[in-house]
Amino acid sequence: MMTLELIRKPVAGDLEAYEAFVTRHFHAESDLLSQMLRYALSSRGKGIRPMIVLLSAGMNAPEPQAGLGQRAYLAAMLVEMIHVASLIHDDVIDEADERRGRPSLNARWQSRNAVIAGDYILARNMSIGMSSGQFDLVAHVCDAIAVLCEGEIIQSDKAARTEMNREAYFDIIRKKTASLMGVSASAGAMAVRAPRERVERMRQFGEAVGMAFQIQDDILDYTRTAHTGKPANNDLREHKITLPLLAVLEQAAPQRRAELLEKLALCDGDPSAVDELQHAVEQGGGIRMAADVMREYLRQAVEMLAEWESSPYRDSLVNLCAYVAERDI
Ligand code: GRG
Repeated sequence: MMTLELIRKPVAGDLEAYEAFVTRHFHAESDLLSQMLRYALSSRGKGIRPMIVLLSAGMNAPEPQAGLGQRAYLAAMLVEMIHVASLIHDDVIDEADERRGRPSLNARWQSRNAVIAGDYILARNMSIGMSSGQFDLVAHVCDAIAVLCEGEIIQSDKAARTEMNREAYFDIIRKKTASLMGVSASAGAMAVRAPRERVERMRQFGEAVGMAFQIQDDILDYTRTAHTGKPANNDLREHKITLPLLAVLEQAAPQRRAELLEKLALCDGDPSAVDELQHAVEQGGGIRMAADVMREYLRQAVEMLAEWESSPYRDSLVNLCAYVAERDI
């Protein structure tokens, strides 16, 4: 089983320097805001995006460097803080009580405060970036904020609609997840002043990984049984059509399709409708078909890496692709 610990190894020292960089730059004056900020920054996620930034910086650096430097740490901070702010806002939108195994910000301090904390993180992120004078990086990374918002809005408009199709699904996941991973990979290359074509190729690599990452997230919603012994099925409860269900709907005869969609409409209040759809997706091969699409994105991502010379950074990015397919958190 591939682990994040192993993948991080070539940039372990840089990740520590990056953490110190964030602590040095991110603080707030008022009591409540600084309490929320400390809380948000102390509940650690997997840290995949900063790790991608630093691995990409290492792989694209013109020659081996002792440390990747302030530009790389800034790029890592810019992407991770956009991610953190988007999760805070997402929990408000979904009225989620938990995030990363702890009460969400909205559960602890109410939605109206959590929204402002998310805004504050975005604003402070931008202002630290602007004061650094590294305008190319700031412009490159901050483009992703609008794309994330667009992904979230299209999802809210389309994901529960019965006319949901692959094109819309791929558009949503490209915007809400893959774009920021693409920008993480390209910003790392840009931080070490890689040529433009390499920066663009890294973006494509990161986007392919991000597409696979989100498809695996959607698969895990059907299969993950860690806490309760049952899958979470949050997407079904929210009437969201993701790839495992979409793949089954596409192959169903019109009457069966109508039946499945009727069940989906009942999923928020009827646990037996959730169980039946869950079963239909598994038995109908939805998980397997979604996993095939995910693996194809990862195959493309690994293939792109062959354009770089062999290095521990490249090995780690290849291993990241294995991790995305295997991960269960
Ligand atoms: C405020 C920037 C901003 C955006 C507002 C709410 C919103 C628009 C966008 C949210 C989009 C969203 C929730 C995408 C999901 C991305 C995703 C796969 C999250 C999980 O990522 P992990 O597993 O999380 O890397 P950890 O907890 O490990 O950091």
